[in-house]
Amino acid sequence: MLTQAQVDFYREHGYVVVKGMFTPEEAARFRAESHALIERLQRIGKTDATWESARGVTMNKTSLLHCHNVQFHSAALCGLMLDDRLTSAASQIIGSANVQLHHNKLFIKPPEKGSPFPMHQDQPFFPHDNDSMIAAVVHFDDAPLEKGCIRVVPGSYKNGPIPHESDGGWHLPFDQYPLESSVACPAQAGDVLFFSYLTIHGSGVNTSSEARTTMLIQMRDPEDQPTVITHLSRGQGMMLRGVDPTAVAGSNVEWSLSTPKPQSAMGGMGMGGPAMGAMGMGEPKKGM
Ligand SMILES: O=C(O)CCC(=O)C(=O)O
Repeated sequence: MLTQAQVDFYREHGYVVVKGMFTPEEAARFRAESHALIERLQRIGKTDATWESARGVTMNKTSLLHCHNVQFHSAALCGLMLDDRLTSAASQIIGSANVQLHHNKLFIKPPEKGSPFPMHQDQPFFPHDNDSMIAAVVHFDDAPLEKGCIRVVPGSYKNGPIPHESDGGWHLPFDQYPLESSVACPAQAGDVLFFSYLTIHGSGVNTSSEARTTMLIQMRDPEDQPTVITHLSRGQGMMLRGVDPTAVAGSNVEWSLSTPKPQSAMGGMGMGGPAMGAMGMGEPKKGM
């Protein structure tokens, strides 16, 4: 459970770093699990997820190792998403007893050349009606400034969605939103950073001699419907806490991966119709 002060901090600033949510021993186990997973994936294919637009931050060649939807690769990392410490905090921040998975991604920023993320909001990648979507970034090792820790613009979520540039991954204009204009959120192994999908954030290059290892979990209130059907993924819609009050017979996930949800399950939001994919937002897909 978060303290009232932590919840108040989040409401004011759109982010909060929760120290020591997981023990250093737990973080070390998740780190080992993560590095083993990435090594397995490297043997069978491409694992780099550096955004093209990262070149706006550095012209040096950088690298970002990733795995999306880790629950299909590791029971330990699947269990992490269901951990009561994480989901109770998410529930308090979202303001709903029910917490639903949107997607997750494991990132390893390798030593000396770990890719940066230009400043952006997550909202353009997967806009929702009520903006309940939050990210929780679980740190599996220490993330000081020199490892390219995440940086945020406090309070920015209160201004709503901002127009982004789409080339190479939705990002904000580099001249107006330099990384340096934001507040760094250095963290230690076991700390969790929560932020709204409207909070402007990014991160710098890992110039240190150690990898930065994190798992980012995007979660929402299941009653908050996507404005655009986009950024679908295997496992989306899994309940991490509580229940899905919008579910009817069958699975929302199957609906979202194939056809729009029926009106009865959408609260009359009119999700159907061929124009949904062409509403202008929601692409390109993030971190792939
Ligand atoms: O892990 C990071 O450094 C930033 C990740 C990020 O901004 C994102 O995936 O939206």
